Amino acid sequence: MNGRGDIVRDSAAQAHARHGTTKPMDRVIHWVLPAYNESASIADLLDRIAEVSNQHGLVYDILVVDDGSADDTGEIASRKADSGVPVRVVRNEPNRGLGFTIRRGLRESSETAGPDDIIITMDADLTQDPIYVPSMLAKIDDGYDVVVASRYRRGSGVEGLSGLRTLLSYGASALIALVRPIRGLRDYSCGFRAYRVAAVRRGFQEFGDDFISERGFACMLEIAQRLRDVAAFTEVPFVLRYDAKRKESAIKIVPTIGAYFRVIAKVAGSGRKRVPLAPLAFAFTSVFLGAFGQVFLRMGAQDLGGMQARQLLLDAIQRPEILVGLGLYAMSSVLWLGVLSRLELSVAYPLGASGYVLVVVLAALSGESVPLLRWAGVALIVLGVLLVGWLGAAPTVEPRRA
Ligand SMILES: Nc1nc2c(ncn2[C@@H]2O[C@H](COP(=O)(O)OP(=O)(O)O)[C@@H](O)[C@H]2O)c(=O)[nH]1
Ligand SMILES: [Mg+2]
Repeated sequence: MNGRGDIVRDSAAQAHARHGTTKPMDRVIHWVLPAYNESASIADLLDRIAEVSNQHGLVYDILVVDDGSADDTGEIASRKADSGVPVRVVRNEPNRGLGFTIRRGLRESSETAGPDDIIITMDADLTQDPIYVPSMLAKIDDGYDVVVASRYRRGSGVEGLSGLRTLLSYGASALIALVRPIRGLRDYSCGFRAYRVAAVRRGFQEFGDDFISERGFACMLEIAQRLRDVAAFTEVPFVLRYDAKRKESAIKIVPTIGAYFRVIAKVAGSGRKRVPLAPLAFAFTSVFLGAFGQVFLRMGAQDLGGMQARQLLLDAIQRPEILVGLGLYAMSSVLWLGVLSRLELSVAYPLGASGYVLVVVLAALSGESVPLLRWAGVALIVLGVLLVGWLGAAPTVEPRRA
C-alpha cells in the first residue's frame, strides 16, 4: 500500500462490486475545494462529499486548498482524514485569492490523475450540494469535457441570494453570452464544475500559468473562455443554496465586473479563428438588398403620408415599387437570418436586425424620406454588430463519442 491512490482503488473495487456499476473501474473523482475562512462549513461539507461519493460507489479523493485562512479551516479538514475521509490539505501562505487557489488545486490534482479521471471544483461554503455531482458525471460519460452546475436551466434555482447579486450574476453571464458565447453554457461565473482531467491538462499545456491569471472570481470565466475552443461544455440545473452560507461573502462586485471585461479582452485574441467568409458575403448582400428595398419603398411611398393606417396599407400594396421594395426586404431578412443561424450569434442579433428592418419600413411607409446618409449609418452599425458577432461566434466542439 504505497501512496493514497491504492487505498482508494481497493475500496472502489469493493464499492463497484457492491453497486455493480459499469463505469471504468479505475476512474477517480478528484474533488478540489478552494477554502478561505470556511471553518464553519468545511467539516459538514467533507462529510457530505464522502456520503454522496460512497452512496454512488465513486472512487474519490479530496484536495482542500486552504487559501491562507485566518481560522482553523485547514486543521478541521486535516482531522477529517483521521476518520477515513480521503482528504489532503495544502495551504497558501499568505492568502492569494480564488484564482491562484483554483489554479493550484487544478494543477496539483491533474498532475497525478489519469486522463479520464474527473476533477470536481466547488465552493467550500455549503451553498453547492455535492448531490448534483452524479448528474454531472453522467454528462461527462455522454462525452462532454466540462459540466457546469447552472442557475439558468429548467429546474435551476437560487435561494437566499440578494436581488442585486442575482441580477448582477445573470447580467454578467448574459453580457458574456452576447460578446463571446460558449456553446452549451449559460452560467459563466459558477465555480461548481466537473472537468475531464484531459481538458484541464490541455489548458495548462496551451497557456501555462496564464490558463488562470485572474486573482479574483473572474477566474471562473477565464477558465471557461480558455477552454472554449478545445472542450465540449454543457450544464446541469442546480439550486444554489445561498441561505446555507455560514459566513459573509467576500466578493467585490465592481472589481469583479471590471475583471470580466479584462478577461474578454485577454482571451478575445486567443484561440482558433475560423474565417467563415461565406456568412460575411451573405451579410453584405443582405444589407445591400435592404438598401435597394429602401429606395423602392421610398419611391412607392410618395404622397402616401397622412393617410389612415388601413387606407395607407391598401394603397401601398397596389404599388409595384412597394412590392419590389418589400420583396427585397424579405430576401435581405432571410439572408440575414441565414447568416445568423450559421454564425450562431446570440439572440441579440436577430432582434437587432428585425428592429432595424421594422424601423426603416415604417419610416418608408410614413412617407418620410430617410436621408441616405442616415441609412448608410444604420447599415454600418449593423455591419459592425455582425463583425462583433462573427468574432465572438462560438466554435463547435462536439462531445466525444465512445
Ligand atoms: N472570498 C474569497 N474566497 C476565497 C478566497 N480564496 C478562496 N476562496 C474560496 O472561494 C470560494 C468562493 O468564495 P465565496 O465566498 O463562496 O463566494 P460567493 O459564495 O460566490 O460569494 C469559497 O469556497 C471560498 O472559501 C479568497 O481569497 N477570497
Ligand atoms: Mg460561495
